[in-house]
Amino acid sequence: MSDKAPFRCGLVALLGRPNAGKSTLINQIIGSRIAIVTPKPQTTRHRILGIHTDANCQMVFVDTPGIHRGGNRLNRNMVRMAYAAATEADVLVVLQDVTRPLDTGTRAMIRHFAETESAKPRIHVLNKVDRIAKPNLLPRLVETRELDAGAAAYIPLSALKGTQIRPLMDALAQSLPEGAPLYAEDWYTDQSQRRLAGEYVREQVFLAMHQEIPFQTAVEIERFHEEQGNNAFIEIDAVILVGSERHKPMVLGKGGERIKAIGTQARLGLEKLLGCKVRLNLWVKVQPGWFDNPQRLHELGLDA
Ligand SMILES: Nc1nc2c(ncn2[C@@H]2O[C@H](COP(=O)(O)OP(=O)(O)OP(=O)(O)O)[C@@H](O)[C@H]2O)c(=O)[nH]1
Ligand SMILES: [Mg+2]
Repeated sequence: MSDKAPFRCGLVALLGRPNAGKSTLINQIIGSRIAIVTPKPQTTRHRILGIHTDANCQMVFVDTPGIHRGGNRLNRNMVRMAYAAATEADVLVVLQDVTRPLDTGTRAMIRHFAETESAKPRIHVLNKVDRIAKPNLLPRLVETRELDAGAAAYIPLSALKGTQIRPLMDALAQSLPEGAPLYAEDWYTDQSQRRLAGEYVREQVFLAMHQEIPFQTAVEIERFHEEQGNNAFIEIDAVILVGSERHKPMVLGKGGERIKAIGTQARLGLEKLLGCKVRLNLWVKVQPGWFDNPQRLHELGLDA
């Protein structure tokens, strides 16, 4: 009989309030921009798998939308997706942003997972440590431990800088159940190129627009065409869906300047991701209330 340690494999849900750094962390671990990241809350709208495989284990990370009090149907679906990911997961990674106070919402979330998922290993990540002084970290660790005394680990790290990721991976490797890999070892995400194209455009809309506009915007890919040959390129037609007539001129900008800038930035990101030239054609369409319309949410892949 071999005395080699058994292979471990499982689902790891990345959970936290909006803006905690969940998508930054999954990108850092996977080494590719599979999830969009912006300084605005509620950036992630659906579940995103990122798969990390090594000789001893396979960690199937699930990036989730931030847990918040939702107003419209889209918000409620997003939060439902996050809770569903926690229910399905083998291990929970609960992130908090240490640059912000441990507010009522974050406390309630930590207690909720400690109670409802008490049988599963939970790892608390104190993220953005690059932004605070070391002495301020200890009280935060103590507070987190008080809220969830039974957690498997409490790990301060910086998802952005990629520091202290190793202790997280070690704690995860110990927490995963034994089992055969779920995905082939060269797989690293479930996100199709088409879906990523829509997300990269939405990321630029989030970065360029303010107030309620980003939250009432979605992106739909109408055509994704791959041209083979010596001059290989990908041509993408994307529609930016806005929630109100008055948002349209704002997204277009004076003389179409803003949409042009959004398109350029998204195209550069996509060329880097896809490793070939990209032609990106953008349109803006008005569809009031799309974010409360169950059928539209289903068509956009945003139903829970
Ligand atoms: N300084 C610093 N900033 C970080 C770190 N991790 C994430 N950020 C920033 O925090 C912001 C939010 O990051 P995201 O990864 O989009 O956060 P999220 O938890 O996925 O947010 P939602 O998708 O809205 O739930 C971005 O501006 C990131 O660059 C970190 O370790 N240090
Ligand atoms: Mg996110």
